[in-house]
Amino acid sequence: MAHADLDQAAKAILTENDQGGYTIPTKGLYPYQWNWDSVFVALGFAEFDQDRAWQEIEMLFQGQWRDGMVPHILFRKDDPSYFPGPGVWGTDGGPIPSSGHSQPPVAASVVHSLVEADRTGKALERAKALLPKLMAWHRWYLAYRDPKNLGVIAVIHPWESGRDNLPDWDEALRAVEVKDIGPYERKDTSHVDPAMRPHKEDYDRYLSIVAACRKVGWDPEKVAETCPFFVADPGVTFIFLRANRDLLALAEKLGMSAEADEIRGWIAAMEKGSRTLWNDEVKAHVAFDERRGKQTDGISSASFLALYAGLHDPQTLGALQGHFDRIAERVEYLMPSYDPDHRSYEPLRYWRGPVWAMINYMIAKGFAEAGDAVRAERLRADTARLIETGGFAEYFSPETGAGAGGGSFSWTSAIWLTWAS
Ligand code: 2M8
Repeated sequence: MAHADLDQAAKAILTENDQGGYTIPTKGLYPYQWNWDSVFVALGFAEFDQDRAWQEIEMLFQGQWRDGMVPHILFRKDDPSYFPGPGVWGTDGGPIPSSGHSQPPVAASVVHSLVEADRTGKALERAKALLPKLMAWHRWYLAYRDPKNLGVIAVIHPWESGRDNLPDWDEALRAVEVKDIGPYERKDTSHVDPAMRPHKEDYDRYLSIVAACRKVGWDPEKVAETCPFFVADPGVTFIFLRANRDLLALAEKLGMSAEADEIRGWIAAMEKGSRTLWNDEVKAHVAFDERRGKQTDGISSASFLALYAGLHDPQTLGALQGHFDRIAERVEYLMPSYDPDHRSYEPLRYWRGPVWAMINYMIAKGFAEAGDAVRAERLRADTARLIETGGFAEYFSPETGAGAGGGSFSWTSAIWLTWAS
C-alpha cells in the first residue's frame, strides 16, 4: 500500500473504533476502553483532530476511582464478546464499571506531547484540568504499588503490566494458588489463534488473582499487603519515571510549584530505586519478585525503556546498545518483546517474543534522547516495514514480519500516524 493510502487506512481504523469520544483497541477481541491503548490512540488523533485527542484522555479519566487509580478497562457498556467482564471483577471504586487494577501510566507523557504539539490554543487549559487527576493517579501508584518506598513500581497482576504473559511473570505466577474461580469460558481464543495466546494454566492464575483481590474488596492497602502476585516491573517503573518527568514539565509550565516540588522528590527516589532492578549478570534492568525477593534473568523490550526513563548513564547506554546489536543479528524486525537468546522466547506467542509498535515508539524516543539517532531510526524503519507488510495488526512476528492477534488495531494505527510513517 502506498504511504498516503496507509495514512488514510490508519485514520479510518481510529474513526471506526471510535465509540463516541473513546476508542476501543479492536472490534470483537477488545470491545471496551483500555487505559494505555486509549492514551496512545490520542497521539494518533492529534495528527488530524487535536480536540478529539484530548477528549480520548478526558474520557479515560472519567473512570478514575475515588482513591486515584485509573482502571485498565472501563466497561461503559456490557459486551459478552469479552471475558472477564464487569461481573467477574466485582469492583465498586469509581463512577464507571471497571476492572480493579491499573495499566502503564503513559498519560502524563502523552498530555505533555499534546501540549507541545498544540495548534488549538486550548491545550494548557485542558492540561491544567487534568493535572490534579494525574497527580492523584501518580500518588496512588506510589502509595499502593511501592508501599515499601523501594523506588520501583510493582504490578499486582500480569494484566496491570500490559505485557500479559511475559516470561518475567512465569515463576511468580506459578506460585499463585488456583482457587475461587469456578468453571469459566475464555473468549479471546475464539477471536484469534489459541496457539498465540496465553495458556490455560496462566488464565487460571490470572482469574485467581482477581478473585483474591475481590475478596478484600479491592481495598488498595489490603491488595498491596495480601495480593499473591506483587512483582516490580521495569516496564511500569520506567514508564512511570518518564511520566513523572513530563508531569514535572507540565507543573512547571503551569506555575504549580508545590506539585513540582513533590514530583521532584518522586523522580529522585525512583532514579535511585531503579538501580535495584539492574541485573549485573545479564547487564540490563529486569523484574523483581517482591514476595520472594528474586530477580528474573531475561531481557525484555522494557529493559530498553531505561533510556526513555532518562537513565542513560554510560553503563546503561553501552549495555543496551550491545543488546540491541546482538538481538538485531538474531531477528529481522526489532524489538522483540523478549530476548530471542532466552530459553522462554516464542516469536508468536503474545508477549513472549512478538514486536509491538507502541513499545518501539517509546524505545526509539529513549535512544534518540540519549543521542543515538541511528538505533532510534532503525526502530522507526522496522516499525514502518512491519506495518507496510503486516498491516495494522495488534503485534508482529520479529522473524517473518507477519501481523498477528487482532486486526484493524487502534494503537498500531496511532503509532503509524504519529511516528512510524
Ligand atoms: C492485552 O491485554 C488484555 C487484558 O488487559 C487481554 O489480553 O485480554 C495486552 O496486550 C494489553 O497491553 C492491552 O492493553 C490489551 C488491549 O490491547 O490487550
